[in-house]
Amino acid sequence: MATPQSRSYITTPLYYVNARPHLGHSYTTILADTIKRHREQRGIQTTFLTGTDEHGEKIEQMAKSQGRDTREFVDEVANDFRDTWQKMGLSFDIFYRTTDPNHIRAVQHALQTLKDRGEIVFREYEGKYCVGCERFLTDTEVNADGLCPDHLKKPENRKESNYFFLMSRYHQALIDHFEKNRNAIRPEQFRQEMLSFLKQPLGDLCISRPKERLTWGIELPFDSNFVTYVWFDALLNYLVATGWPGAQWDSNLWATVNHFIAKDILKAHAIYWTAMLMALQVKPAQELQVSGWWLVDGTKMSKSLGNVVRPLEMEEKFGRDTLRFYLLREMSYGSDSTFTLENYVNCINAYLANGIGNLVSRVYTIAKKNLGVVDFAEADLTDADRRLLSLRTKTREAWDQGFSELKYQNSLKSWCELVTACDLYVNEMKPWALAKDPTQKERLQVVIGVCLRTIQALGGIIAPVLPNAAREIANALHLGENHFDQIEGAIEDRTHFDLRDEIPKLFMRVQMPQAE
Ligand code: ME8
Repeated sequence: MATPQSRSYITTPLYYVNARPHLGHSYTTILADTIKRHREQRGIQTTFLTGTDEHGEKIEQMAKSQGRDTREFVDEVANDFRDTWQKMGLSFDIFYRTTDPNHIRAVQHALQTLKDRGEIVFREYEGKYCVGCERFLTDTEVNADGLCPDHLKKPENRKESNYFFLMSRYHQALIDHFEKNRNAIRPEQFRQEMLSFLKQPLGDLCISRPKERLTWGIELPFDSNFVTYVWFDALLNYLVATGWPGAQWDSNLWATVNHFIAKDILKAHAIYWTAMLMALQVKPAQELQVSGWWLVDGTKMSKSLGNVVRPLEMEEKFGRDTLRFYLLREMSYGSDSTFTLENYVNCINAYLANGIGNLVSRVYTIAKKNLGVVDFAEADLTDADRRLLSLRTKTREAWDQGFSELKYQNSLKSWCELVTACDLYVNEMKPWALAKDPTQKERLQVVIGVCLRTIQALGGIIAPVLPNAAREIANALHLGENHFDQIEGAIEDRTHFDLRDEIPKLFMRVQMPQAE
């Protein structure tokens, strides 16, 4: 029998420090945080890496354009990313920076190893270079106007001598790898996209930049006139963070790695990174999970296009956990989604304030006022009570199915349906009327008990997405604040509940901000 996986390793991209954290970065980081919480609830110890990508032309240009010292500039923005994720309560274990001396040593080791094995050669190259992408684009990649389709800028023509990683040698191995490992890239459409990309000839990868053009990078160990191409440098982070190439390398943890990215950097991860790992004789990543983009006004949110939404400001204005819920509920994973403030506000009001928030406060108010302690006998449950209770297991199953199929939206929808089912149950059972009738005291205990069991399940199931609200629910039910750290804490057949004094206020209704 296969042993269940007890450890896992998940990563976000290392974000460029030429922009402050925005909603697009938050989506991937929030998703990785949610996956970590979800796995840990199921006993899988999960190491979560995020961090910043700090070398390259874009960064150097940005620092220069602001008249700043490059190192001081990258320190400041890297701290901004780390602080933002910390303030949002994201549970990363490793905050990785590519300017860290250990990273620099490991990148130089990788370069020297590949050079010694004859995987790196020196040659002249001419092509179209997009500074935004930090790579040469092929003729088929530019749009009809000759622009980079992501940055809407004309790539520069560049001709120079550089070092190349002989990526083309791995062409067939890449095809075999992605054909054989159906989960290597998910959702499936992106695996197909890479397989069709691999139907064209595969070039070699330019991995150096001459120092006349760029100094802000890792010097090649075999030629001090060049620095390392930023992608070659940055991608290695994922591996180096597990201890590679040292004696302490945790290869078992590495073997579990799942990279969370958006589609803009699929090629770098699927093609460059996989080929680099093959050349280094390290097992390729177990899985790439690829999302679409968050769009604002029909285009990808990005600093260069100036249409950014700041995650911390959103949470400060609209309440903790609200952004997590909205982003995961709204995006159909793998497709693009459009962010609008109006949808965000509607989502908070419909599902959080009027949904779970209202349900908890409604049930709790009646329970506190009339009971304080809830006690009932299992034997007194009616069919209608059992029907609602049985939905808890169904919701948990649908929730887990959504996670395993990367259909997070479905998980959240099924959870919202349980909130609605419990609300309808309250409407039908009318506990406020039972409270007025002295002959219905026992029935009132049962009805409130059924609601509290359901609320407990709702809290335990949603905990990876709404960790703060889940903690409040656990506290309100006197379960102990870590009760939902294990998923088994969600569905229990308690016949006794102690209630804390205050009525939990989980989510407030919010208003659309007035246009300024
Ligand atoms: O590409 N919608 O860094 P980056 C969804 N440094 N996700 C978005 C997004 C949007 N509008 N905008 C950004 C780099 N993201 C490299 C990565 S990894 C070794 C090096 C998220 O700052 C998404 O995860 O441009 C995307 O892939 C990533 O940020 C790009 O971040």
